[in-house]
Amino acid sequence: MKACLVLTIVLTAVRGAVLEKDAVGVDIQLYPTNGQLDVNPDVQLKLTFLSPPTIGSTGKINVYDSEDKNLVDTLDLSVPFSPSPYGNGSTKANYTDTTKYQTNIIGGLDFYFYPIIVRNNTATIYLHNNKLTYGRKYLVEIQPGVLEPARGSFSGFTLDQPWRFSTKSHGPKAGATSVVVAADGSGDFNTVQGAIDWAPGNPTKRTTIYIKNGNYEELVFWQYKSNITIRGQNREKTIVGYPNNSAFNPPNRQGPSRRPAFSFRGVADLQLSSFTINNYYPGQAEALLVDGVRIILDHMTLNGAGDALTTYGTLYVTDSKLTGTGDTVLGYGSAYWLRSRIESIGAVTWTRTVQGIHGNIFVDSTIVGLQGNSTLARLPDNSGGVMDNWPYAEMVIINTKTDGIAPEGWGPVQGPPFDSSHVRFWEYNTTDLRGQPIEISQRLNVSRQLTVPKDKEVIAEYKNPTNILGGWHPVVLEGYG
Ligand SMILES: *[C@@H]1O[C@H](CO)[C@@H](O)[C@H](O)[C@H]1NC(C)=O
Ligand SMILES: *[C@@H]1O[C@H](CO)[C@@H](O)[C@H](O)[C@H]1NC(C)=O
Ligand SMILES: *[C@@H]1O[C@H](CO)[C@@H](O)[C@H](O)[C@H]1NC(C)=O
Ligand SMILES: *[C@@H]1O[C@H](CO)[C@@H](O)[C@H](O)[C@H]1NC(C)=O
Ligand SMILES: *[C@@H]1O[C@H](CO)[C@@H](O)[C@H](O)[C@H]1NC(C)=O
Ligand SMILES: *[C@@H]1O[C@H](CO)[C@@H](O)[C@H](O)[C@H]1NC(C)=O
Ligand SMILES: *[C@@H]1O[C@H](CO)[C@@H](O)[C@H](O)[C@H]1NC(C)=O
Ligand SMILES: CC(=O)N[C@H]1CO[C@H](CO)[C@@H](O)[C@@H]1O
Repeated sequence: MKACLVLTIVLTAVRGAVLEKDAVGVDIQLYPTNGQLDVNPDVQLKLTFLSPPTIGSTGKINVYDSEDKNLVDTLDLSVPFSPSPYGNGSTKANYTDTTKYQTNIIGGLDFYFYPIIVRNNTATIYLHNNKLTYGRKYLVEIQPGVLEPARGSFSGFTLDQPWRFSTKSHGPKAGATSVVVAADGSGDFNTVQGAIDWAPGNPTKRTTIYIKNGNYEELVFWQYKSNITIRGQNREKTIVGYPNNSAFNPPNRQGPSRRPAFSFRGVADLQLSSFTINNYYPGQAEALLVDGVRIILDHMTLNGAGDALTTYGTLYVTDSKLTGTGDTVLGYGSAYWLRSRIESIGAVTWTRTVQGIHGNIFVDSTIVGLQGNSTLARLPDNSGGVMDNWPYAEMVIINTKTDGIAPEGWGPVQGPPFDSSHVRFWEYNTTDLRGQPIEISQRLNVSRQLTVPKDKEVIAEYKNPTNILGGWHPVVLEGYG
């Protein structure tokens, strides 16, 4: 009820765009507009030209506090974005590389990032997170060379003739349990990460973050914040994403993987509902990396590349869709999938279950191999990794429709021989998309068909998410507010 009220109010605050002229008369639209009041401190600065601008490799963007002229943030375009600014280079750590790259601290972790992204005619400037605060006036200087329009020139903004705006006097009320994110500036935050940075770490009441329809191109990461629901206004129209992968953000710094578009770790009791997460880069590039317990994905759409979804912990996925280009689920965790759909090139999962936990369980779901030759799960030799193989890998599919899956169904099981007697590649009542039984005569001999009445109890056990998820009984919270 309360959140509905908040939404109605913010919807009435429409932010108009005004044409500005820079020193040489190139027409540009600014967001925030020059002189705009009540801007959220997590604002991304947007300049819309008449044609797509190119990003320069010299010049700085400086933001000053207008009162004391202190430099609050600076982006130096001469600093390279990443060892692989196009996301197409080495995915390996290079510890001898001491080059300074563009770095943004997101949720406490140092990611390489794009200081500017151009989409169509709009250049979005990403200031470093959490540099601006409430109740301040800011001056933006953009030096020549930072952006070049296709036609004409853009000499930027100077400290004498700056781009000015001021931030809201304060953020959400103390004790607030729900906030609204809106890309157009009409909510409590402009960015998903802004709302997450605000959210309390371990609240006794659940925090709900509503994301209004819009395109949120940003890296999202946090750790150790629990009891949060993040809910989009409309699954197709609320899009969070980033071009990121293991070449753009290689593992040459300590700590967790930085290649996903959206990731979190060390969290509990989290629900993501009704929005889309995209990773726009190819390669090892998760749309989502989940590392936590009692995580729910509900009516979500995830589009990634290799390892499009990586899981650790316990995860309940319902009525969702995942698309990827191979090892589409990199599954270390226990995941129960209900009424969900995966579309994949290559192996649908690389299930890396260890002894003592369940793996990837699919019930009433749909699995589609996009090139007609996918397998459901592979078990390659992983020497050099943490384990030589995954002898306790578990993937069980029950009442699941398939299409584009190779006749052997599972595998390959590669590498030196190992005892595969504990591997559970099991299926019951796999059908084609029309619900007709599929041909199973060529199934990989490591896999097994469950049958009734013999396996009736096993099937019933696997259909119950509480058995799969370590005793947790997942309850999906409904409603937008
Ligand atoms: C990556 O892409 C850029 C731009 O297309 C190109 O110049 C570069 O040679 C590519 N690098 C590699 C390693 O393929
Ligand atoms: C590692 O970084 C160093 C220093 O930038 C560079 O000279 C070298 O070519 C890099 N090695 C690889 C394998 O990319
Ligand atoms: C860019 O323009 C195309 C064509 O008008 C449109 O479909 C697309 O949504 C635009 N992209 C963004 C990020 O605005
Ligand atoms: C999370 O929030 C719910 C309801 O708002 C509350 O009942 C529960 O105790 C909270 N969980 C924790 C771990 O604090
Ligand atoms: C699957 O089919 C695609 C497209 O025909 C092909 O490029 C690929 O090599 C095939 N993969 C396997 C494992 O056979
Ligand atoms: C097989 O699965 C389909 C759904 O894909 C379901 O409608 C049907 O009842 C199942 N059959 C049995 C025998 O469980
Ligand atoms: C499974 O098939 C492979 C060859 O495809 C064979 O080497 C292996 O011994 C078979 N395993 C069992 C348990 O039959
Ligand atoms: C910011 C950026 O460079 N984005 C690129 C990400 O990769 C896709 C294709 O892989 C390009 O279309 C984007 O321009």
